[in-house]
Amino acid sequence: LRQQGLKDVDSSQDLDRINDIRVKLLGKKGPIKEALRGMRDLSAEERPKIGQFANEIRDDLTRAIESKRAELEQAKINAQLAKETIDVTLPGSAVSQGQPHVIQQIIDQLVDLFIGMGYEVAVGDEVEEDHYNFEMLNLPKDHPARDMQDTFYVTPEVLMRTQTSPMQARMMEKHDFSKGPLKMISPGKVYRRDTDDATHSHQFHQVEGMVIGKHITMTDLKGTLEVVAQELFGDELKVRLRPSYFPFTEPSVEADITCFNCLGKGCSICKNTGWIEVLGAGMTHPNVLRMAGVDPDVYGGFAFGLGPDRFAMLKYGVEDIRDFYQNDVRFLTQFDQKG
Ligand code: FA5
Repeated sequence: LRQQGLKDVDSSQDLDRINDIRVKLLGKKGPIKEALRGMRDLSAEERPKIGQFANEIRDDLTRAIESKRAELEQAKINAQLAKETIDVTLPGSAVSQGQPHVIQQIIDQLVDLFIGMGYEVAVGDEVEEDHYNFEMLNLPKDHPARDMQDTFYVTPEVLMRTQTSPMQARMMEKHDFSKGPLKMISPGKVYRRDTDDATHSHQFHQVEGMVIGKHITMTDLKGTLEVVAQELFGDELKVRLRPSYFPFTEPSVEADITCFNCLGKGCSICKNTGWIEVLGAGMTHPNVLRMAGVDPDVYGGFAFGLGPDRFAMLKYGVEDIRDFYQNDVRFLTQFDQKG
């Protein structure tokens, strides 16, 4: 039994087989247990001898089984390790990290620029009260200029803001002018019932800017806008101001930048004008100051609202604003800042 058992153990090549042998030889129904059970029929003289003999066989087999099991387990681990070896010299596969959207990149650049000039950044809500989006900006309910910005209404008094200008009124109301001028920018999304085309989207972005204090002039406005244009485009593209109309500024201007596509010669994108409109601005209307609790005889200043979508088109030569909103990763990853 011992010899056959040891041979069986020795020749087995897997752990299941070892287990079978253990059950067969050492288990409750196995020959050793059987022999030990039969001891009560033996004489007192024979009993210790046979007992010792059976125990020796059991111990030998147990040792052989355990050492074979350890050997097979080790072999299994070794095989697994060999299979899973990592070649650290192989190039890794790159993990895609994502990046800010190209329009957010433009906004971040502008925010950095203005923070550097001492402006505070105020982020408003996209769902706004009619009161702040229009009335506080000198646009009472029946004012014809409301048609300039076709509006998505949520209720008669609540709307999707059509511009970031409501932040002008909100910030003026909060500001303590005895502590110095208000200098703020407010970036964010705005909504209009515009028909989508190459340069118009029903949802786009604006960055509002406002400076209110003492002795602020239109020259300050022009200088500020030039700094913005130079920051984004260098000195190549030109800026031009055109007289315009906004109910909340007087005088009002619109600023255009040379068309990126035809460089001023005229093409379908700029409707043959050579220019693309990027922002509206002006000197804050006395009514707007008054409504926000600011004395127009003491304080004044300028405001502007620019379109980072249009800036992004100009900067990167994107011909259709809708490309920014279709979330095509192949398009968006072209503007990866990490290169
Ligand atoms: C305004 O929204 C004014 N609130 C700007 C302003 C602020 C004037 C402060 C005076 C003082 P306007 O509707 O022109 O103005 O829009 C401003 C800019 O937003 C435009 O110059 C343009 O760059 C961008 N814009 C307007 N409509 C769209 C549109 N549908 N899609 C993409 N960009 C647009």
